[in-house]
Amino acid sequence: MTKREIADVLKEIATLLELKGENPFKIRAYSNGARALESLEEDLDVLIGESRLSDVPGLGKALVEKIETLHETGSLEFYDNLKESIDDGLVSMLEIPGLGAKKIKTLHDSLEISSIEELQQACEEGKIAELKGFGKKSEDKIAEGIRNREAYGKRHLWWEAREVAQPILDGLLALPQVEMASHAGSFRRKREHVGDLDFIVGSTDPGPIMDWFVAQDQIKETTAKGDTKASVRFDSGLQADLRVVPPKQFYFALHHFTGSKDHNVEMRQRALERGLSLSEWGLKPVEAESFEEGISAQSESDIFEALDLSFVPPELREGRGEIDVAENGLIPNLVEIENIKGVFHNHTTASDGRATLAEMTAAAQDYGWEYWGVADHSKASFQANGLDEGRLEAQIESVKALNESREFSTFVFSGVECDILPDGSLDLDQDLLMRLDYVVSSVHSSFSQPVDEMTARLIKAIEHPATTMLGHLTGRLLLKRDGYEVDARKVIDAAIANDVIIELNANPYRLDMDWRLWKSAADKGLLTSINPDAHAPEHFAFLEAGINVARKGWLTVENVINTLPLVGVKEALARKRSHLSE
Ligand code: DGT
Ligand code: CA
Ligand code: CA
Ligand code: ZN
Repeated sequence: MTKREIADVLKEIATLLELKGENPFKIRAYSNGARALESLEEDLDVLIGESRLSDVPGLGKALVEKIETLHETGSLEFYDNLKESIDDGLVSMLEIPGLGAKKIKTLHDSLEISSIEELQQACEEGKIAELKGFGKKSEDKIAEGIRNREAYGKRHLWWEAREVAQPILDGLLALPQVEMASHAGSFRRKREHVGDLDFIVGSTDPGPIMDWFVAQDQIKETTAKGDTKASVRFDSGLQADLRVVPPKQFYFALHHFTGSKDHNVEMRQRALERGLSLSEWGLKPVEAESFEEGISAQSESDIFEALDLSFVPPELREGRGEIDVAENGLIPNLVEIENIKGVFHNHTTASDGRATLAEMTAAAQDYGWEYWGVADHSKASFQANGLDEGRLEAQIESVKALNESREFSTFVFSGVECDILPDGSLDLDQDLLMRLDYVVSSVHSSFSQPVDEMTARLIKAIEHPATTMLGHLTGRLLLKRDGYEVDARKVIDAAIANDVIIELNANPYRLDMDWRLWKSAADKGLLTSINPDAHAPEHFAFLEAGINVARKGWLTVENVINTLPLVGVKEALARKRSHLSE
C-alpha cells in the first residue's frame, strides 16, 4: 500500500473506534498517525527499508508495526476485525453531511438508531430536535442530507457525464495559464458509468485556474478549494475534482489519476521490480532523494516505455491483464469510430421510432455511412407498435423502392428486430424472415424466467436459420434495472457455433453485451455489430458509447462486422443466408 492508502486506513480506524466509543487518546493516536504519514516528505519505502519509521514524530511503536504490515501485505487483521465488529448501518450514516462518528454514537446510544432508515424516521417524528446537543436546525440538516444522499450517492452514466465534462475540459484548455489539461479517472477509461469526474492540469500558475473552476455556471456548491485542488458539485449531483500540478509532473499525475487502482498497483509493483518508485509525482530510483533525479516524461508513453511496456490505452487500464500483454508489445489496435461504415438495428415510425425511413436515411447519409439497417419491432412487441407479416412486407417494398430511387447515397438494409417468444421461437414467419437482409432477434418479454430456461430460449433463437444477430443480450438498463439472468458463456458458444453475431447495443443505458465479456468471446471467434438501436436520428450518436465499450472489450476492426464496406457486409450477410439454405 502507498503512503496515502495507509493514511486512509488509519483515518478510517480512528473513525471506527470513535463509533465504538473508544478511549479518545487511542483514537487520537490513529488520526495523528495518519496526519504524520501524509505530511511525510521522505519516501515510505526508504524509511521502512532503513527501519527509521519509529523516528517519525507522532508514530508510536504499535502504529509503526501496523504501518509496516499494511505497507507490506496490504491488509491488517486488527482493521478487518474492527470493521467486522461494527454495524454497517452505523458506518453508512457517516455519509450524511454534518454527522460525525461522535454524533452517530450519541444517536445510537440515546435513540437506538442504527441505520439511515431509522434516522430518517426519527427526523420525521421530531425526535432528533428534542435530543440534547442537536436541536431543530440539525434535525433539518440531517433530513436534507438523507434526501441529497440519493441524488449525490448515485453514479452517473458516462454519456450524461460527458455533457458536463466536455465544456469543463474546453474551458480549461482555453485558459492562458493552462499548459496541458485532460480528464482522468473512470471517465477517461470510458467506464459505462462514473462516480465523479477528474481533471488534471499542468501549469505553473494554478491560482487563476482554481478561481475559474469554482466559478463555472451550473455549479451547485464548491465542496473543496485549496491552492492546487478543488472539487465542485453540479446540479445533477455529479462532482468534479481538479488537480493542478507543475508541467513536468503532468503525465505522471495524469497516469496516476486515470487509474484504475488495480492498474496502478501493478504499475507500481513493476516499477519496484526495476528499483524504481512510481507515483503521481514522478518515476525515480527508489533510493533517490527527490523526483528531480528521476525520469522525465513528455507523454504517458514515456512512462510505459520506462517500464519496458508498450502504451496501454486508458480504456484497457483495468488491471485485467493489460500489463502482461503490453510487456510483449501485443496491445492491439482498438476499433475507432472512424472505422465504422454503417449501422444496423434502428427503428422508424413504422414501430416506435420517431423518424421515417427517409428521414433516418438522410441522417445516416449525413454521417457519411455507406449503409444503415432498419429493424423495427415485430408484432409481439405490441406496446411498441410492432410489425406483423403484412406491414413488414410493405416495408421491404419501401426499402427496395428507396434504394432503387438513388435519392440517397446511403444504402438501406431491410431487417427486423424480431421478438424471441418465451419458448425460444421467433415471432414472424420463417420464409418472410429469410427474405430480409438481416434479423436481430431480441427478448422483450418474460424477463423472470429461470436462468436455464432463458439460456435455452436464447440458444434456440440463435439456432433459428433466420437469426443474423442477437439483440441486447441481457436486457439490462444501467442504473435502472438489472438484466434477465442468462448463462452468457453458453450463449456466446452457441452464437459462434451457429455463425450468429452478438450485437453490442450502443444505447448508453444498455451497452449490452457488457465490456467485460468481449475479450474472451472475440478470442474464441465471436463477431459483433455495434448497433445504436436508434429510435430517432439523433440516436445515431450513441455509436460513440458503443465504440467506448468495444475498446474496453479489446475489440479490433476484425471483430466488428460494421467496419466492413458495403460490398463486404452484403457478402457477409448473404453468406449466412445461403449456407443455411443449402
Ligand atoms: P469513479 O470516480 O468511482 O468512477 O472511479 P475513478 O477510477 O475515477 O476513481 P477516483 O475518482 O476515486 O480516483 C481517480 C483515480 O485516482 C483512480 O482511478 C486511481 C487513482 N488513485 C490512486 N490511488 C488513489 C487513492 O488512494 N485515492 C483516490 N481517490 N484515488 C486514487
Ligand atoms: Ca472519478
Ligand atoms: Ca475523483
Ligand atoms: Zn430491443
